[in-house]
Amino acid sequence: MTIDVQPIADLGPDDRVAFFERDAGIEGVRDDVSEIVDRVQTEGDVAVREFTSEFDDVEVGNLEITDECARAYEDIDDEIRTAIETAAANVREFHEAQLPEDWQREFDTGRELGRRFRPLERIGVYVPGGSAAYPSSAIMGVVPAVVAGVGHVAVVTPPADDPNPVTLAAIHAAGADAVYSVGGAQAIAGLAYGTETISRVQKIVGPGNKWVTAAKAEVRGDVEIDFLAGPSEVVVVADETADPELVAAELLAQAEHDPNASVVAVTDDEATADAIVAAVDERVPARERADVIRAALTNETSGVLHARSMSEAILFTEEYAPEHLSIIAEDDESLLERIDSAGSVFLGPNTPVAAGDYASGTNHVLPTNGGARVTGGLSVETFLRSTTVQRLSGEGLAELGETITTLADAEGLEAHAESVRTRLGERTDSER
Ligand code: HSO
Ligand code: ZN
Repeated sequence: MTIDVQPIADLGPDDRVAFFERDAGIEGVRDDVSEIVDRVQTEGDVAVREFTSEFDDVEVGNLEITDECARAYEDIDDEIRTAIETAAANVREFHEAQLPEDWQREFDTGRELGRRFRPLERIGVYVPGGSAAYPSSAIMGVVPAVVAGVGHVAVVTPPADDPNPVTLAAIHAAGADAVYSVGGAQAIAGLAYGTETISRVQKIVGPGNKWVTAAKAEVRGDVEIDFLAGPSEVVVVADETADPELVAAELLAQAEHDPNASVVAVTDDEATADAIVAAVDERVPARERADVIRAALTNETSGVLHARSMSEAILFTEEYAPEHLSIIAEDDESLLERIDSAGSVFLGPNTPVAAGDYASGTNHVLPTNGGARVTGGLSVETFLRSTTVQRLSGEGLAELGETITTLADAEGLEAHAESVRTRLGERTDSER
């Protein structure tokens, strides 16, 4: 058996720590990453090429592969090009719906306040390669930046002797302005500090392995980042109406991402819990990535949990704050009302997480390791900054004058108070 049923009531303190204090597992590589970042910062392209040869075992020709991506897009099978375009169009549409409008209005007579939103100028998107290729992540990182109006979107993606043409085509379709054949910590350092070839960006987004994540942690402060994303996670909340086969299919789907993925089913029905375990056991051997799936299922952060009630199931998932939450239960909308901490929620039996992973339009770059307690996934706002604006009339200032000068005097900042009194025609002490 790859997974077993545990009553939530029996979880001990160690189990709870495992479930609720997941982390990106980057501690072990921090020192190495720090050295890579330093060397790229001081030596530029030379260091990038050296690390690429060392870690990816590839001698890159041109670091920039923007034109290759355009060519890959032209050459790709029609079927794949159509799928990329459909997914990108849905992601574009959903993110266009998020674009905030500038506004300015009068709150009290003569006190007008507003907010304006402007895109960042230069963005870097990391598109992972590795054991599975991630053309979908190119769409999820680049399209919202383009929708926000970012002027220059650079993509980095690990090199390979035969690079995945679907990934290159998707990067082009998503609308990247420049693409570089570099991965790992060296790619993040290149984007953060710039090299002869790669120009530096203001913010870096996108998921990667632990080297990439550790590098994002290292450069944070010198450049903005989205968040530190770890391996994929899903919690499926199911009641006795849920088809255990569908629950099992959801667990296996996210489990195939990474041996360290966390996949959990929570149900208030004991028979359903047993049936989920049976369905998982039956389905695993047939999967192409059965080894990765088995490893993920046996993590201490994975399991099938039996709750005493749906309330207990909801309390569990709230504490867990999963990247993906699937709810397959009667009255899913009222359960949703009780959810505050989840990256993305999938309601009902016809809504696999894979829909959001690829094509429904929501973003799949989401906070893991409990990050959903404090933040959401990539969105148009990730690529915007906001500016506040105000205008007071004479009357508006007169109305506020006393409040401002009282607080300014209390802070001992007399010149602040004076800047108000001068306008109101009040004499200051020094002029008396
Ligand atoms: N589920 C992943 C995204 C993804 N799935 C890409 C398939 N391809 C985010 O955790
Ligand atoms: Zn996925």
